[in-house]
Amino acid sequence: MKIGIIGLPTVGKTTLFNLLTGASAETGMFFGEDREVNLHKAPVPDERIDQLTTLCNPKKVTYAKIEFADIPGLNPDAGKEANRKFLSDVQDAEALVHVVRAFSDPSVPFIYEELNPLRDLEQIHGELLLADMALVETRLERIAENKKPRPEEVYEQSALKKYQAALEEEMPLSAVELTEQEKAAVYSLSFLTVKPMVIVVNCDEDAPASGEFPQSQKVRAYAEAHGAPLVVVSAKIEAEINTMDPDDRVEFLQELGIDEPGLGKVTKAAYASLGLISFLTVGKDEVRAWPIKQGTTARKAAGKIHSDIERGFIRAEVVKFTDFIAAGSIEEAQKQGLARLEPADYIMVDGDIVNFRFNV
Ligand SMILES: Nc1nc2c(ncn2[C@@H]2O[C@H](COP(=O)(O)OP(=O)(O)OP(=O)(O)O)[C@@H](O)[C@H]2O)c(=O)[nH]1
Ligand SMILES: [Mg+2]
Repeated sequence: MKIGIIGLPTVGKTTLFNLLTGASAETGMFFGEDREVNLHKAPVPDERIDQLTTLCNPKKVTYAKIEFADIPGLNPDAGKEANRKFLSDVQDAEALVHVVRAFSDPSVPFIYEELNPLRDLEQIHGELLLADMALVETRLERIAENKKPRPEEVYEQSALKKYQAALEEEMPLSAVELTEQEKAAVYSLSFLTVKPMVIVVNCDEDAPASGEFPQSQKVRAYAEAHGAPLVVVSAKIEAEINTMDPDDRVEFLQELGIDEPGLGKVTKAAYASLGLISFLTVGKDEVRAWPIKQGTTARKAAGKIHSDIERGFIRAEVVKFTDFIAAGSIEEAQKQGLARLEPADYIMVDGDIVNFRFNV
């Protein structure tokens, strides 16, 4: 599962990608040609893991991770080939982080004179809408040629008509409600605006505290209308935070008047947009967060750790995170009756602390 970072050129995508993942991909290429997608994984910040680590002092701490793909900026004037490459890179991603520029550094060239993140959002999103519209039309024509459409094609056609209506209103396909049969009929088609999107506004240094940036009201309204979480960051501030040791960070954030680094918010929003939650395991050796899709059963979750545990599953011993912290240890939680034994079809809850019982 990859999260594609998209946007116009020189908005700070690669800078943010490096900060998120610890990669060192080249930045400031200024509209260079023939560039490839950068791939790297980022840890998902998790305060629960931090608290458990303080409490249990394990040898190893493992955060959940998600992979980011830093996609070269789309220059609207770059021509068909670049556009096609861009769209195919977007297709490879399961969710999108759309970065727009709201920092005003004149030493960093930009394709426009004026900063206008709303225009930039609409421009890139417009390309995705166009690609989806082209696919809708191709499919509809193909079905129309068919004198006797199969039942799936009838469902596909009704889904496509709903899609067409949304696209004409410049709304993303993620906002369209389909029946189960319609969903199944278009499932394998590679639409782009069905992908969940997080909007990241890369701002000047004062913006994260004030929440104000050029066009901020309109951009917020756009995000809301599109069901996209919005995160305001300053890549400059994030870069500074990254070089500090943890104690200084807290103070620095307080001085700036912000509660947590923007990067963490980006990763968390991207993680949630993929429909992922975490279950936790706690031991002397390791405290760890395991990513699973929302709705995953205990047996399937066990399989994330090892296929043997899934196969030989007996019960999942589950303690709520808050109960665990209050009790202070698994033994104490058990004594207080806070540990439940759940069956294979139990639906896992975000933050469950789990110990799987199994035999092989
Ligand atoms: N002043 C300032 N400069 C920034 C900020 N974010 C990025 N930059 C600079 O902007 C330039 C372009 O940043 P990149 O991260 O390479 O931009 P990009 O979006 O990856 O650009 P393309 O790969 O060409 O699409 C670099 O020189 C960065 O140092 C910021 O928040 N403030
Ligand atoms: Mg770049």
